Formats: sequence, C-alpha cells, structure tokens
Amino acid sequence: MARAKIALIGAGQIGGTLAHLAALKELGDVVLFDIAEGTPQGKALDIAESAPVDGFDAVLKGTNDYADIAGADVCIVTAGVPRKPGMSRDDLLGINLKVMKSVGEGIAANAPNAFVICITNPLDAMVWALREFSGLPHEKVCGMAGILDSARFRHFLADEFEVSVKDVTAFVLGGHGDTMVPLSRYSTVAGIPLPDLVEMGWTSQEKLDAIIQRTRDGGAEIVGLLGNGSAFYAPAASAIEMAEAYLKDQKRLLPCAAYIKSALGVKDLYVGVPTVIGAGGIEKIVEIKLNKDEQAMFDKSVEAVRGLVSACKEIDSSLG
Ligand code: A3D
Repeated sequence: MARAKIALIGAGQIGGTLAHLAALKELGDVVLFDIAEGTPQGKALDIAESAPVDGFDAVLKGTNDYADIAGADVCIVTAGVPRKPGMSRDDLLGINLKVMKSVGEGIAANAPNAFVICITNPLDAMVWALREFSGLPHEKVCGMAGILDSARFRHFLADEFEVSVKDVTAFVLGGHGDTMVPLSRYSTVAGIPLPDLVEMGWTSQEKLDAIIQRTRDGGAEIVGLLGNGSAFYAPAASAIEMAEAYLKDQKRLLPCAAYIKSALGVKDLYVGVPTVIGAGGIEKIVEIKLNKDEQAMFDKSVEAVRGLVSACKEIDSSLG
C-alpha cells in the first residue's frame, strides 16, 4: 500500500517540528510548503539526513509550489505569523485571515480530499475562515487547541500531585483564548475527579485555581520566556496526535475545534469540544453535560469566538 502523504502548510517553528515528528513516527511522506524560499527545502533536507541515524523511512520534500501538495491525505496549517510578547492571539486576526485565504484556495485546488488541521491563531476564527475559503466538508476541517491546552493542564497537575502524566487526564473546552474552559469535574488522576482529590486533601482549591489560571495563560507564559515567538514543540505533538487518529482510524476522543451545527447550546460555529476522530475526520461531537457554572463559562467563550468570526466577516466581505 502506498504511504500516506502529509502536507505541512507553513514550514516555520511548528511546521519543522511537525515534519520531524511525522517522519520519526513514519506516518507517511512529508511535503513542507512555505512562501519563504529555501526554508522548507532546507528543513526537509535536514530531516531527511537524520533518517539514516534514526532509521525511519519517509520521503521529505520542501517546496514553494502548491502543486506539490497534490493528493495529500492530511494538511496541517501553521502558515501565518505567531505572537510576540505583549500581543494577544486576537491581534493576529487581520494578517492571518489573508493567509488563510491563499491557503484555503491552495488546498481546495490541490488536496480537496485531505483532512485539514488548522493551528494558525486566533485558532477558532482561523479554522472557520479556512473552511469557508477552502469549501471542504466541515467534518474534514478542524483546529488544534484543546489537546494542547489539556496537555498543559495535565502537565501542571502531574507536577502538583507528583504522579506520572500518564495517569492524568484533563479536558479543556471552548475557544483557544483567555476564555478557554478547563473542566475540573472531567479531569482526573487515574479516574479520580479533581474535586474529589481536593476533598481528599491531595491539593487545595486555591492551588487548583492557580493551576487553572496558569493553563489559561500557558501560551503567554511561553511567549514571554522565548521572547521571539510562541510555543512549538507541544503544539506540534498535539496536531500529530490528531493526524495519527485520522490516518489510523483510531476513533480517538480528543478535544478539538470542530464545527458545531447545533450542540451544547451552540449553533453554526467552530469551537473546542470533545470529538471522535477517525477515518471520517471529525466523526462525532460528544455532548457532555455541563453544570450551570461550566455552561456559563463555555457560553462566554463561545461569544468571544463569535466576535472574532464577525470581525473576519467585516474584514473580508467575501466571507458568508
Ligand atoms: P513561524 O515560525 O513564524 O512560522 C510561520 C510560517 O508561515 C513562516 O515560515 C512563514 O514564512 C509562513 N507563511 C507566512 N505566510 C504564508 C503563506 N501565505 N503561505 C504559506 N506560508 C506562509 O510561526 P510558528 O510555526 O511558531 O506558529 C505558526 C502559527 O501557529 C501562528 O499563527 C501561531 O500563533 C500559531 N500557534 C497556535 C497554537 C495553538 O495552540 C492553536 C500554538 C502555538 C502557535
């Protein structure tokens, strides 16, 4: 059977890391596309030269021509600009919206059957715009944010409880921004929900609240430390988990920015929700029950995303 083809649109910090991870995991052959000349070619060659050492079989190609992504099974989009210290994700909207237009058209013309994962910020609005510009089916276009936000939450929790990250599960829903919704009731250590762990005295409510706030600020913390860009290792690992779930039809239950026709009190919007990813793309949205407080936080987050989508429509009148 022919190898899968993975097209990475944007060969910057995340794009290069995605290429390396996809090759190491032998998910398929990799095409790195970027408008910057030399960058995708250089990264592709560098990673290809690591293959004899690491012992993976994957063909890597760098390109500035959309024709090279033809027939891709998966496209992961990181094209655009990242945040600098002091910037919010929303400050990127105008410039990255233009980028989504050219990327959407490039994917529609060359890889219309691909499963498309958007990472470009502001995430929920950009995945909405990418779907509009590409015209691909909603279930084949989604965004990566929830896995990353949940992974940050899990890391901080494992650190606090002094247990393996493997035993910590967590759910962060809503938009990928300051209003994201880390759900304590659905986050556990080996199946024990966080509120029970507070009752058991493993941690205090104050410490848990501080961890939740640190999770919300997780992206900004890295932007502040790096000084010249945003996180790329954990975002790339998270998107690779989604690509693998699709390529291997794993039916993974993962929080992703998915199109909601009508669920969880939301209509016609992309926002972070629990999904099942398999060979059909986003095969299912899992309608978990939210209590009053959680629903209020989720609704606030949904409104923030709606505001960004409206801003996209105002900037580009061709959007519906
Ligand atoms: P960076 O290293 O700057 O890479 C972006 C690449 O996009 C550069 O190589 C550019 O040349 C390229 N590019 C710009 N315009 C185009 C275009 N029209 N077509 C093709 N390529 C183009 O950034 P990065 O990799 O660190 O981050 C990429 C994006 O991901 C940014 O928007 C970040 O804000 C976003 N991001 C999202 C998350 C989420 O969790 C959603 C996390 C971290 C970063």
